[in-house]
Amino acid sequence: MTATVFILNGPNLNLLGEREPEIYGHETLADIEARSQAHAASLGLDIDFRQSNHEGDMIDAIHEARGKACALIVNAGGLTHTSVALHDALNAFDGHVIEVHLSNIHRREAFRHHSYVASAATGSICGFGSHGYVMALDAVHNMREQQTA
Ligand code: CA2
Repeated sequence: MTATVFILNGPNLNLLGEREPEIYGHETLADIEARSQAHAASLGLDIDFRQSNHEGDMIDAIHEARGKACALIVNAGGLTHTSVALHDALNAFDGHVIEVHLSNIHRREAFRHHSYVASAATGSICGFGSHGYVMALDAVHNMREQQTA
């Protein structure tokens, strides 16, 4: 099986580091990509790290991952709380799906408490800032180790 992990980031995550550092931290998405890249390499994984502000592009990327990626790490941004279409696309992906959020969505506004991604994911990580991406890569690595054991 391929060892490529698609890491998909949704709307507004390109603004990280510019505003609301008290919620999302000071790192930019490029910083998170570099950190993810370094950690993935240490685990023997390749990553394809993307961001889009468009729901259809996110869905196309999930379709593209079929046959190309062993797992998906998804921070769908605000689409998390609205998109049945994203949920359906994730359900059509055969590998593991790890949902990541920088903030703890359950401690925030009520409209962020429901996730359409969670019910299509193997598991969810939220509230640990950019370290959540590292944790998600560790989870993918551990599940692959268990599968080959
Ligand atoms: O905590 C997360 O990672 C979120 O997925 C971030 C989303 C939010 O809608 C989710 O509820 C939780 C927001 C994306 C980032 O939005 C920014 C807006 C302004 C400045 C910086 C980031």
